[in-house]
Amino acid sequence: MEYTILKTSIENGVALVTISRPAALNALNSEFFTEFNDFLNYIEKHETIKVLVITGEGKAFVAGADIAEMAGMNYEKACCFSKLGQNTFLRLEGLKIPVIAAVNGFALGGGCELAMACDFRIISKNARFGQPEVHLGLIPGYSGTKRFSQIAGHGNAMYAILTGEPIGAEEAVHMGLAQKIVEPEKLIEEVLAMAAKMAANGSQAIRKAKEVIRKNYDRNLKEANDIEAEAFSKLFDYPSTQEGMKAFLEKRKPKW
Ligand code: CO8
Repeated sequence: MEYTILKTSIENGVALVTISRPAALNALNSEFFTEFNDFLNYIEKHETIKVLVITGEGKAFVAGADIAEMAGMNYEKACCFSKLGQNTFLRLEGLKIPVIAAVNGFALGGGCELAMACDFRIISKNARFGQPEVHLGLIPGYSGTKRFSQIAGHGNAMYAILTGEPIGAEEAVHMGLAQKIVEPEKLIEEVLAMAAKMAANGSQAIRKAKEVIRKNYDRNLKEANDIEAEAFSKLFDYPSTQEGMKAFLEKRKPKW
């Protein structure tokens, strides 16, 4: 795939997409969304891709939506740009495969929102999260007002969005915004190794696990239990499930 902003590679079932517009700290513009949606089409069509990793080039993961592009907008244009980002991140979140954000630096505004639309975040010591929109006279517009509190809690969302203060790596982990801190030079290597391990598991199980966790997110325990039991039982129809258990009992690695 030939893109201007995205660099992509696919190896052993793991797709890596690097947002590469370092002169603007990988700020998200319309061109990014066109390319990224095209790449999501590709991912959705190729079942051999089992995990997606997203990162940024240079010192930023993504420093936000492109302020230069937003500066001239009126109500209608801003609404379109907000919906474009929201819908793109909904598609990303809804992918059947796990999506890992490898946050290498600034993840601000729309960059924080992109990271939060991923299933979890592995971050470098240099990572800096934040929703600094209020400093521009704005608020988050790519679902940050919702996902931040879902992921890190109501008080943390209020504090982050109302102050716009940056959030360092340790603080991000402390509030559940990120799951693990890695040395900057090891970030991609470690995340790709983690993704490869995930891709080596039964792919039906990985997909079902993600589907059920998402479906059950805001359901009560009774409904969630029914959905989980149904999905759990469905897996027994797949030969890969039988193989996984058989391999354990025969003390060997499964052959998916
Ligand atoms: N958009 C456009 N360009 C950017 C952005 C951005 N978000 N961030 C940085 N850049 C550009 C700078 O303008 C600069 O360009 P140039 O070299 O041509 O002057 C280049 O990237 C390098 O940036 P700095 O020189 O500022 O680098 P520093 O290391 O000094 O500072 C910071 C790094 C702290 C990250 C700083 O660049 C900064 O504060 N950036 C803006 C962060 C921000 O406010 N992000 C939120 C944007 S709003 C948003 O994301 C809303 C999302 C919802 C949109 C809904 C649609 C309507």
